Amino acid sequence: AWKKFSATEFKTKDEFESEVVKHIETTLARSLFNCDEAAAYGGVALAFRDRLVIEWNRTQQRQSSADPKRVYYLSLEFLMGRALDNAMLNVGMKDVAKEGLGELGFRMEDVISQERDAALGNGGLGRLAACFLDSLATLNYPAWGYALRYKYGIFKQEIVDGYQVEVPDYWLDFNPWEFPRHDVTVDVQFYGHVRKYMDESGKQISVWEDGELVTAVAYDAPIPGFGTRTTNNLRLWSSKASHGEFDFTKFNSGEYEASVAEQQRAETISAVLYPNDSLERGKELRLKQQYFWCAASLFDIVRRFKKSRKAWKEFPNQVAIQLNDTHPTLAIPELMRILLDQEGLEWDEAWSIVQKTFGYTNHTVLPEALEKWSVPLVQHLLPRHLQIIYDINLNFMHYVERNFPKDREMLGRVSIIEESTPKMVRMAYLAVIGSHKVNGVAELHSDLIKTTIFKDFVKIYGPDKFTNVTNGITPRRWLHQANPRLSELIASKLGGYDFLRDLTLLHKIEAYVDDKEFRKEFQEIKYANKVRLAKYTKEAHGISVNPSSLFDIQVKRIHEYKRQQLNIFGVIYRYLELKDMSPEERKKVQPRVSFFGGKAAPGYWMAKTIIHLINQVGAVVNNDKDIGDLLKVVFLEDYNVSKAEIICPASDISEHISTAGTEASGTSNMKFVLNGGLVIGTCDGANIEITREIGEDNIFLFGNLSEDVEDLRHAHTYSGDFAIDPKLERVFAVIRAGRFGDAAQFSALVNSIVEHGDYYLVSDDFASYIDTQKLIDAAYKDQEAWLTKTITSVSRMGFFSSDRCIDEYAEMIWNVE
Ligand code: 26M
Repeated sequence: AWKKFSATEFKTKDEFESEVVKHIETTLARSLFNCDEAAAYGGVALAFRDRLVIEWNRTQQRQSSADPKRVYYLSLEFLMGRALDNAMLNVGMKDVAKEGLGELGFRMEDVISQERDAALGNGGLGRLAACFLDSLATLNYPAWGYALRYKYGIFKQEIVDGYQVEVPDYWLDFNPWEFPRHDVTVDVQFYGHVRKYMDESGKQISVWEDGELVTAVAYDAPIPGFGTRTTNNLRLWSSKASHGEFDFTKFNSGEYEASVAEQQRAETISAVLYPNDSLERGKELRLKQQYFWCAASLFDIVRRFKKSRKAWKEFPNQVAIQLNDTHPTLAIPELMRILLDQEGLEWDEAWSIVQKTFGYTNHTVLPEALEKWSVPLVQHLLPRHLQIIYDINLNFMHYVERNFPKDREMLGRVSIIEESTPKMVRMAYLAVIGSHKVNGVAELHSDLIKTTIFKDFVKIYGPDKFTNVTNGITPRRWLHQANPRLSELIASKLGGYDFLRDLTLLHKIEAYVDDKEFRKEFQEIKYANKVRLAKYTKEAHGISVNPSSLFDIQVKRIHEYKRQQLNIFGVIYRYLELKDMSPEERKKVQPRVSFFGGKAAPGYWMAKTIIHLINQVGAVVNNDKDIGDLLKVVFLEDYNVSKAEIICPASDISEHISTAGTEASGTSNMKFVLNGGLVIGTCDGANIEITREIGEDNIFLFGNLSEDVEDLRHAHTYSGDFAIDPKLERVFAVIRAGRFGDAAQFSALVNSIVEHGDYYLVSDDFASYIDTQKLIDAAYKDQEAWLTKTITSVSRMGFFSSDRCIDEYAEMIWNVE
C-alpha cells in the first residue's frame, strides 16, 4: 500500500468497522442480525463515500477560489462500471477495510460484486469518457463531466434459446455515489416560435417564446484522482416537469391522469439511454435529450463563468468544452444563442468566442453512423437554433465562396444543410465549423478523416485544424483493479506503484524478461486469471473449460464491421478440420476456447443473427464427444465493464479483426495486451500503434490493408468473377446443410457475403485469418517464447495510458495546465 493524505483515511480497522456498522444501522436502518452482503456493501460504500466527499468539497472550494480555466467534457455516455473498488484505491486503506470486513464475516470480493454497474454507455466511446475522467482527476486538471442521469442504462442482455433478449437496466435502487442537488436546476425550453423586432438603436432582437419548459435537476458524483487530493465532479441532469410535482390546476379540477401524464412526459427525456449506435435515428426524443443536456450544461458553465465577472472575451480563457462525438453539437448554436440573445453580443464577437471554446472529437468514419437531423424536426423543436444554424451556414458559405471561387461544387458538398427531402442538418460539419480543433482517436483514423469525410474542410481551414489524439485506458482500473496480482508483481520489481501514475515506467520490467522467478510468477498469474474466468464460465453458463487451453477472446459490441462473423466462421472451419482428423492427429492439436461477448443493438438483425450463430455453434461443438476439450465455444452473456475486468486479464489471444479502416481506435485491444495477452488483429485503429510500440514480432496481424478496401469492394460488385474463398465456401456449405440448426435463420448472414458484395471483406481476409490462427497455435506450443512475447509487450504499453491522452488534449486542444 502507499501512503497519501492522512486527514481522510481510516486510522484502524476498528474505526472502519464501527463506521460501517454505524451506516448499516442508521443510514440504511438495517439490523446487524440480518445484515446480508448487500447491506455490507452499503455500509462499506457509505464509509468510503464519507472520505471521498471531504476531498471533493475541498477540491471544489480550491477551484472556486483559484478560478482556473476549466475543462468540460460533454458526453452523452459515461460507462463508469463499479465505483467502490476505485474509491478504495483512491482513498487508500483497502487492506484495512478488507481485514475489518473479515471480522464482520464478509469477503471483500463478495461485497464489491454487490454493486451494480453504472452502465450509462454503449461501448468504447462511453468507456473512453470514463477513463478520461479518471485521468483528469489524477492529473489534477480542473474538469467536469456533463451527461444525463438515465433512469435506465444500457439494457441487460439475456440469451434465451441462443437469441439475445433485452431486459431493462433499472440501476438507481441504491446508488450511494450520487448526490441530488435539488437547488441546482435549469429550466430548458422546447418548441414555441421566434419573434423578431428592432430595439431603439435599430438592432435586431430575437425572442424565443411560447415554448414548453422542462426542468433539469443536477445529480453529482465524485470522481477521485489516484494519488492526489483532486476529486472532480460528474454532473448528470435529470428531467422533471417545470412547475413542481403536479399541474395544480389540472389536479384541483380532478384531471389527475392528465396532470400526471405531463409529469411523466417531462421525465421521459432522461429516462433511457439509446442503445443504438445509429440505427434508430431521427427520433424526436433523442434530439430532445441532446438539447436538454446541452442547454442545462451550458447554462451551468455560463453561470459559473459569470461569477468571476470577467469580460466575455475571457470566456475561452476560462472555459474549454470538448464535444465527445457529434451528440453535443447543439451546444454550439446554444452558446451562440446565449451570447447573442441574452448577453447582447455582436455576431462576430460571439462566433469568435464559440470557435475558441469548442473542440470536437470524431469517433467514426462510417457514413451510416454520422448524425443528421431533419430540418423540419429542428425547426419544430428548436426554432431559434435552426435560425442560428442557418446563419452560421450562410457566413460559412460566403467564406468558402470567397476563398474557392472556382470550385462551385464545393459549396453544396460542405454546406451544413444537405439539400435532400427533407433537408438535413449535418451535425459533424456543424461541429467542425464551430470548433477550433478536430481530432480523431488513432493515427490511421485521424489520417482517414482528413482524406474522406472532412477532406474539403482540410482545404478550407488548412491541415492544422485537424489533429490526432490516440486513445488510452486508465491503468488504475485496467491493470491494478482488474489484475491486482500482476500490478503487485510489477510494483515489487519497480519498487512501488509509481507506474500507475506514469505508465511509461513499465519499460523497466523488460529487464526481467529472462528472470526465471519473474517469468514463473507472471505465468502463474495469467493461469490464475484464466482459472477465474473458467470458474465464472462454469457458474454463469454451466460450460466447463480447461484453463490450460488457449483462451481466445473477442468481446465488444456486435457489428458486421467488427467481424465477429469472421471469427465464428473461423471456429466452424476449425471444427470441420478437427472432425476430419484421426484420433492420433487430434492428440497433436492445441486445445482452444473461443469466447465471445457483446451486445447487439436491439434493431440490428444481422448482429443478432451473428449472436445466434455463435450460440448454435457452441451447442453443437461443446457437446461433440469427438472434440472434448479441443474446442469449446462460449458466448458470455451481458458483457459489461465489471465483466471486462474479469475477462481482459484472462486472454492468451484477443481478437481485434475489423475490416481495415473501419475501427476508429478500439480500446479493449490495449486492455488485453496490458494484461499479458497477445492480439490477432487487422491493420486498423490503434492496432497499428500497438504494433509500433510492442514490435511486430509480438502481434499477429493479417488481412487486407485500408488502402485496398475501396478497390476490393469495387471488384466484388463490378468485376463479375468475385469468388468466395474455398475454405469459407466449405463453412457455408455446412451451415446451409443445417449443421447448426435451421439454415434459413442464417441465410441473410451468408448472403450478405455471397450475394450482396461482401462489404466487410470477410471472404477476402478469410484465408489469411485461418493461416494466422494456425501460426498462433504453433506459437503457443512454445510456452517460453510466448511468455517472452507477453512480458515484452506489457513492458512496452506505457504509451496507451489515458493519462498520456489527457496531457495531449490539455496541451494541443484545451490550453490548460
Ligand atoms: C452503427 C451502426 C452500423 C454500423 C456502425 C455504427 C456505428 C459505428 C461507430 C455507430 C457509431 C460509431 O461511432 C461511435 C463510437 O462509439 N466509436 C468508437 O469510439 C471508440 C472510442 O474512441 C473507439 O475506440 C472505437 O473504435 C469506435 O468505434
